[in-house]
Amino acid sequence: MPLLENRTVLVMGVVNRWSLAHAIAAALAREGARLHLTYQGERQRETVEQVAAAFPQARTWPCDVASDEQVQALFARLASEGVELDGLVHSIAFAQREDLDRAFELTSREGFRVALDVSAYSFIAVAHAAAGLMPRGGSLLTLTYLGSERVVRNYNVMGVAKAALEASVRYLAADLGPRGIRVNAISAGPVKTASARGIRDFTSILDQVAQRAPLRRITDPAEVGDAAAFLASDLSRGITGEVLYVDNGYHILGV
Ligand code: IMJ
Repeated sequence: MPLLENRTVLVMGVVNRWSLAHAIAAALAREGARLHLTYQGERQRETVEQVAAAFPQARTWPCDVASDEQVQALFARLASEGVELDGLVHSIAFAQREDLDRAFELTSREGFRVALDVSAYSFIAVAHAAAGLMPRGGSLLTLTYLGSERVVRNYNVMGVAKAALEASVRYLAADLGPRGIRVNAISAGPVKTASARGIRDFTSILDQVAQRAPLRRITDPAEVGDAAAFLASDLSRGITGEVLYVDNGYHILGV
């Protein structure tokens, strides 16, 4: 029997076919999940509709998580259509460009606000709203990165945002556990996605990981997808508040 038969999962953060959210959606669909995908704005609409067409019965909805109104509207529309959720995947982050290519000490108040708002607060907002559509309990998942706990060149304010996101996973897990809702994060190794576009030295970071990670390779998005399917399924029923590393072991290394 497929892992996610008769399960409904909302996936937020598909930008194109290379997004980690896309690899996650593909793994969830393969395991039998019914999918709802959100897109950020009109610019993303067509791409996400095309992606959704490849999954049986997937539906698409607009939602920019920087807007309380749009988050409210999304969950109100899902509720009015009688949608109940078993899972939510949050694969969304944003920091202003200038905060990713100069010294961290130059981070502005507004740059800090934007990064923390879009990359960390948004998970709290959608977790709360999604929990209202999970009468049978469920599984909430977000994506993080090692830059939350180690200094990774140029990751800067995103590292601070991911630290807040990982702490939010633990507080949400404590709040929602009594309702049968689990909350976890996957810390993925570096992958060349739209989120890595224009990041200085990204190719040399990938080379270093391939040479040094215990499994001697970079993260394949499908590895993240399979771990997400596990965390969305009952196979992980005893796991909540956890950060699961899907990085071919890179995070265990010292110098
Ligand atoms: C991003 C910046 C610096 C170093 C980085 C990354 N490394 C990795 C990433 C080493 C792996 C990708 N990553 C894990 C992210 O969370 C990326 C977030 C991001 C990327 C951009 C690029 C374009 C932009 N804003 C962004 N905001 C967040 O304008």
